[in-house]
Amino acid sequence: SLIAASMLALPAHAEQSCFPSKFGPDDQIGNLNYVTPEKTLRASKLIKTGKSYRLGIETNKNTPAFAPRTFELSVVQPGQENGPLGPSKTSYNDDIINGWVGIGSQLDGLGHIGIDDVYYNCNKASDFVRKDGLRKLGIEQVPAIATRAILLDMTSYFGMNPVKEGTPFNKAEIDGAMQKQGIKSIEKGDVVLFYTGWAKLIGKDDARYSAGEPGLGIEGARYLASLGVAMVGSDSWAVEVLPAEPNAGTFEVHQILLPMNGIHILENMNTEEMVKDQAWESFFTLGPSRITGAVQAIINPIAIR
Ligand code: UVW
Repeated sequence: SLIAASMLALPAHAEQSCFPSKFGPDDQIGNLNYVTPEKTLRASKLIKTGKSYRLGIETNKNTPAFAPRTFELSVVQPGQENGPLGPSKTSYNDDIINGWVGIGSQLDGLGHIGIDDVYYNCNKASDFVRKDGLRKLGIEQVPAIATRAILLDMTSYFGMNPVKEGTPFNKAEIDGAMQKQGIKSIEKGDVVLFYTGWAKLIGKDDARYSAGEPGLGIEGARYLASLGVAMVGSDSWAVEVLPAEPNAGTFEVHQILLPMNGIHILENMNTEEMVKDQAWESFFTLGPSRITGAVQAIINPIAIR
């Protein structure tokens, strides 16, 4: 169960061979199941001013990415070697991406991270991971998402901006930030976004940006899982604290969220303007690209309050 999984001791994979979904053996979307029409309707009542925020950062060849990821865009004019086409002289541009999907503002799908080759809902890599796309847990499974977002300003909580790399956010820090901001509770199906100031380093100090980050710790990840959140995001490239906490495994916070609890991850979310406006609670919506069998998606969620 959720609670049992969230209370496991380290290392994650030693205690249990796999983590069945609490939504049944066919489930491929995890806690996004909590984003019901009722949840969406309640979240929509948070819209008070009508101001919208785009959470995506720009993505281009200079966007710092987890090595060896790269990104390149080419614009082409096919069939126009002899000039524009036909009597109305139609000209057109197409474009080709030659790059990795896990770059810039991105959604980590449930097929991204496993524990010893076993993924969310006990799916073994050998059963669903194929070179031309995942046969299960692909990004195309992600439903239309419209729910409540909670924004936690960790720069205000810690009194530093950016928050220093290696600073973990666990239950005390999450509850403390909530209390400081007057947020009463985190509920099932919510999106929790951390603001750390880390994204401000992009283009200014990419080496520092990529070498570490403040972020979610092991206990904090289990805590959010126990509350039934649908997704967790941050203005950093991995959401989780790096260097990791003592005794933590490799990207173990990713493991707690994705394969163990079916919680999608949102990376490089630009919440700078929301923080300025103190938009701590908002209506959040996302419809990622539906590339069949994709592991991740480049995204631009919208928050409205
Ligand atoms: C890894 O965890 C490997 O990458 P990302 O932070 O993009 O999910």
